[in-house]
This record gives sequence, structure tokens and C-alpha cells, in this order.
Amino acid sequence: KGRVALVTGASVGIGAAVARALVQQGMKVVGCARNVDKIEKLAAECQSAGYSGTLIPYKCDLSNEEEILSMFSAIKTLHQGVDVCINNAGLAHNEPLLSGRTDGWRNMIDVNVLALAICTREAYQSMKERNVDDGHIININSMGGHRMVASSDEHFYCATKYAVTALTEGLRQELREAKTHIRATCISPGIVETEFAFRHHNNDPEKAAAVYESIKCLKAEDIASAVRYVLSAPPHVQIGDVQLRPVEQVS
Ligand code: NJP
Repeated sequence: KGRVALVTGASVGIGAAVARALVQQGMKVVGCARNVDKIEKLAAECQSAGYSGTLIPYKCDLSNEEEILSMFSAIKTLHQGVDVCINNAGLAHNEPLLSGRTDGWRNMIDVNVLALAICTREAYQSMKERNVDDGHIININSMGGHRMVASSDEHFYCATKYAVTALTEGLRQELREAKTHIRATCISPGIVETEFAFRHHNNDPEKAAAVYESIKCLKAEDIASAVRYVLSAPPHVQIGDVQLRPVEQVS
């Protein structure tokens, strides 16, 4: 309660659900994405619902480091700094290894990996300079970051999520070496019904619907509940990875 959380990719899907859940719990949440109008709408909804926290929309293209650094500098000026960083923004372009476009691969690396690393570094520095020892960095990973469950159009995406697995474990080790109690956790979902599959299939509604109609999918709110669970763990408990799949998901 009263702590400042940054949620990346808060305009729709999992990020929007997480932002809403944390505002409901009384946190001051900076939600960022490119479509800031959607976060503004969510902020108004949270206010009308009488939630005790606040949602502060921030427009940021996470594939641009300068924009990320400006955002952290604005958070420092306006809200002192970040206590909780939820690296949620991510995407899967449909670009197989044998035929995909380099631009699509680069965009996945920029958002899924580089932006996550930059936000992690900046959030840690913000915690360190304010002696915040109970901070938390949560990375929204994927089942695809633990095993190659995907079809060929998702191999590159899986590679970026394997990187998230490695970075979260590396972060946990670096935090210990720095003698801080700041924690690092991955949350790894299976299929969640959001805009993810629409974007993956270039907004082809039939292909996306086929993904979401094939089984009873997770909801974005299920992932928000996992975030709340992770944040509610006692300070001595390090939750490394939470894996959630729909019951009907096979692989
Ligand atoms: O996806 P979606 P999810 N700069 O498409 C933002 C992982 N995951 O909520 O900029 C800034 O509804 C985008 O904002 P906007 C997945 O890998 C999902 O399902 O306005 N923001 C939007 O808010 C990802 O890490 C599933 O377009 C950028 C958000 O990202 C996380 O869950 C399964 C951006 C994407 O919302 C959230 O995905 C799984 C940029 N350049 C893992 N580019 C699943 N849904 O099935 C994108 O295993 N965003």
C-alpha cells in the first residue's frame, strides 16, 4: 500500500489487469505503453470504482531506450522512484527462423529482452539510491521460456522468453551479491486470452479466435492474482517462478 509500482504494457491484456489489481490494493501505479489513451481510460475507471490507489498513465515506446530513461527520470521527479517493477510488455511476431523478417526478430528482442533489462537496471538503481530494501522485480515470462512448446511461428519468441528465464535467475544472483533483499520473480503463463494472439496473427480475428476457442484459456485476471500472491509473500520468501497453464493446455 502506498508503494510505487511500474507496470509496462499496461494499455491492454495482462498489464491492464495487473495495474487495476494493484491500484485496487492502494498502490500508486505508473502504467506505460504506446497507446496511452487506453491507460487514461483505465485510470478513470479505477477512480470511478473508488479504488484507494492511483493509476498514472505514461506514454512510452519501450523499443526506444531514451523514452525509457525519460520515463524513469519523470517517475523520480514526480513520485520519488520505483518500489516494484513489473516487466510485462511483450509480443510475438509471426516470423519463423527459416523465413522471418529481421525487423520482426529485432522488435521482439528490443521489447521482450532489452526493455526488460533496461527497466530492471533503472528500477534497481532507483531502489538503491532511496535505500529501498524490500523492492520487487517481477518479469512476465511464458511457458515458452521453459520449454519449446511452440509452433515454428513462435520459435524466436520462445528464444526471447528463454532469455527472460536466464535474466531473472541472473538478477536474483546479482541482487544477493549486492547484499540487498530486493526480490526477483518470473511469472510464466500458458495461453491467456488477451490481444496477444491477434497481434501475433497480424490482427487476423479468425486465427486469433481459433487459438482462444481451442481450450478454456487463462484470463488476464488470473495472472494479476499471481502477481498479488507474489507481492504478498513474507519478506524472507523468494518465489522464483510461478507457472500457470490452463487445465486443458497439453504442452
Ligand atoms: O499481450 P497484449 P498480453 N512499447 O498483446 C505492450 C506474456 N505472455 O497481455 O504499446 C510499449 O494483450 C502493449 O502496449 P501498446 C507476453 O509475452 C502472454 O497477453 O499500447 N509497450 C500492450 O500493453 C507478454 O510479455 C501470453 O501496444 C509495448 C502489451 O505490451 C505479457 O504476457 C502467453 C510495446 C501487450 O498486450 C503480456 O502479454 C504467454 C512497445 N514497443 C506469455 N510493444 C498469452 N497472452 O497467451 C508492446 O506465455 N507493448
